[in-house]
Amino acid sequence: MLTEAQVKQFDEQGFIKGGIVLSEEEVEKLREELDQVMAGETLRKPVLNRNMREKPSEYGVSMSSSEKVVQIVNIWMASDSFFRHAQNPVICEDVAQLCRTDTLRIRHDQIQYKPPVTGGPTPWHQDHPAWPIIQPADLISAWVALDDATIENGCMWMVPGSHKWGNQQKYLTSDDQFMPYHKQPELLPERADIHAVPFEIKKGQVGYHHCLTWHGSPHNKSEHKRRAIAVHYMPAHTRYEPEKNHVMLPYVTVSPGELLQGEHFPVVYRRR
Ligand SMILES: O=C(O)CCC(=O)C(=O)O
Repeated sequence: MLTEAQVKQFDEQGFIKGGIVLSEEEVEKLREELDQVMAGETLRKPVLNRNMREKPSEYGVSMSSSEKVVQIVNIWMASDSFFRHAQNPVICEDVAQLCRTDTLRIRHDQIQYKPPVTGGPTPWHQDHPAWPIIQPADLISAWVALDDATIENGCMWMVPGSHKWGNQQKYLTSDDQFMPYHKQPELLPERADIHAVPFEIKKGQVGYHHCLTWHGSPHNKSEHKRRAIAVHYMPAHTRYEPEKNHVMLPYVTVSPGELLQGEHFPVVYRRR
């Protein structure tokens, strides 16, 4: 359960740090299963297992293949440990509190692994515009570090308050991995202050961010791995509203305008 001050901070800033939610053993187990899924050794497969730097990304930025960011989408479908992780009661209670809902589904989950030295950047973006099949933009992500995520190994950076500035994705550029650039700042609210801050997260700790918060993460030039699992949770009132293609589109079984539900968007939390 988050304190009132934490909820207020999240509402104002669009992100907050939570507590340590995984023991050493739990981190170790998830790392082992991550290795197996990455190597394609599991019977069940995730939706995606790729190097994000090899193809044009969904954020519309050209890529360099000498760098690597392993992205795995829906590792919960390949690994029971990751599915249990998505149901972590502390995380789910916190997210439900921040979303003001009593029911949570998994929209999808995502590993981002930046290997030592060659780990590439993740461009500045907002999540909701990158997932153009859902409304409203009330989703919250729980990002759990499987290694200490530090400035040196490519932790995320966040722009405080940016979740209140609407969909600005097409104006965001990623020339500077530590500070986003907005091509038409006159379109932003008068007092909008584009100033990114590092969001360092300890191994086993969770950080929460709103689906409109501007964020990105730079290279990992350090000698240390940077592994993390983000579960993108949607509150029960989230509807299927397709605008563009998305990797989860083939898994949708409802009609436009209906609540997004079905076996690939499982309920992981109901308040009793
Ligand atoms: O892991 C990262 O560096 C980026 C993850 C991200 O963009 C997200 O969880 O929304």
